[in-house]
Amino acid sequence: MNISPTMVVGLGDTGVSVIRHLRLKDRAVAVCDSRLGKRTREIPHLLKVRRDYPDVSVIPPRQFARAVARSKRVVASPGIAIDDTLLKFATIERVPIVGDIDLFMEEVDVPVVGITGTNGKSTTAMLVGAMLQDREFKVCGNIGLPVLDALDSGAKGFVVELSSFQLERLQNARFDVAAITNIAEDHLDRHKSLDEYVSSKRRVYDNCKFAVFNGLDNNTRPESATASIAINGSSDWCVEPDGVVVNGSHISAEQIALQGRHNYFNLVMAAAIASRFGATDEVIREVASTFTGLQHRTQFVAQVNGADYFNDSKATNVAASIASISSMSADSSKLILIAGGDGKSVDFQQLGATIDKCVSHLVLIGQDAEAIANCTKLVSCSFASSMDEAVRIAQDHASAGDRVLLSPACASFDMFRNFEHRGDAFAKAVVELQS
Ligand code: UMA
Ligand code: ADP
Repeated sequence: MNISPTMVVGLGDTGVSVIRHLRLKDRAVAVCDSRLGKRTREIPHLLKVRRDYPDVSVIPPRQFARAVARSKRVVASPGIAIDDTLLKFATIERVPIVGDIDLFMEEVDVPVVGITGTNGKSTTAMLVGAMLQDREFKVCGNIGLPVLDALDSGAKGFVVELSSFQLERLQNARFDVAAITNIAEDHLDRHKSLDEYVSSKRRVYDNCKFAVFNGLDNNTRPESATASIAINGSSDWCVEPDGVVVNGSHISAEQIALQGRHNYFNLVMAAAIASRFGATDEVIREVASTFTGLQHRTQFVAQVNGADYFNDSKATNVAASIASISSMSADSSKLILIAGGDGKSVDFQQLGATIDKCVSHLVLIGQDAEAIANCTKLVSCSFASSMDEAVRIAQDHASAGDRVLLSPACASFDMFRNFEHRGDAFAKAVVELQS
């Protein structure tokens, strides 16, 4: 075995996928996680790695500086910030730092699509996957399947959802098609500034063969020399008041299963990407009429006493909630919004303005409830200490024909395990209203 190991940092899903990949190639591997010691119990896969990979040395953080100096390179998990103490040691020792996407890029020999953006990544990636299903493309990445676990699936192409955390450390991007849906303020508790966040996202375009971007969002525009399509920047690929135009051909709202104009955008972007790989207009229309969306994304839950309840728990930032609130509000009915959670240090002013315009009653939960309340002029506002209470208050304000929307504009970790747990708690509370 090579004496100079690859140092994996992080024992989450990515870390384990990297270890598996490298051990299959018989490479020497060591692993460290900053939680070893004081927070060992929080580490998801420590026992699995100790059991399944006895040859992999588990390095305590206090021994990391010495161990990393002997390493060939570091593969850092996305959840660990580039300025984390462990990675600083690697930088001091001039040991190169890459991420799992680099390892994937080194191996992959079929077409790869990279999709990033603040919002709409997962929906767009899944739409592309559906449009390219008969061409055997596989969706992976930040959506929940580490790229290295997808690599030996036999897929004839990959659709990779990429977070800013993954792009921040990507050294050798070379996507066949790279796309950015939109860029808005998010993750400012992790990235030092909005500029730094935007720069991370834009790395997806490095060396790409073709770009698809948002014609109404300059931050998503690739360098002018890059061959590209701008969604909403040309009459052949755009969202219209009564549907969408895809490759110059109109698809009416009645033929689209997804809810909300933001999802219409995702549909056009996905079609522009999929058509680069030969998806026909017929397949695109078929997907448009059958793809109803992903769980926890502006998803219809139930009707209670004539009011419709929607779960948009995946709206973990202000821009996502603004898109969803705007698409849910209608002149003919009232909108009752449940929002709040961990705001990740962002500014809620724009959210407040949208709430004032579109929402009739606001129910606030979580650690940043007060901060959101301070940004609205809405007099009709309540505070709840649990999701059950929030849903009961929402019901008190909803009449037949109204809509109740959970769209928190915040991360969930102050009250829930993750956004799925929060969305499930909402759906359960709604179902209980019926009994
Ligand atoms: N951590 C430490 N010390 C370490 C390593 C990690 O404390 O040494 C902590 C991180 O701060 C984080 C947690 O452990 O809170 C998980 O980090 P990780 O990098 O081990 O996470 P993975 O389990 O590998 O999952 C990651 C993505 N998670 C993050 O980027 C936080 C998953 O996206 C992704 O599905 C998976 O890789 C496969 O690619 C999740 C996510 O929340 C869904 N992404 C963020 C988002 O979408 O907003 C970016
Ligand atoms: P991501 O993977 O980027 O988080 P998702 O497709 O999971 O994106 O959608 C997350 C949330 O973002 C949705 O619940 C919705 O509130 C909002 N959203 C989805 N698509 C868009 C879009 N194109 N523009 C703005 N907001 C969007």
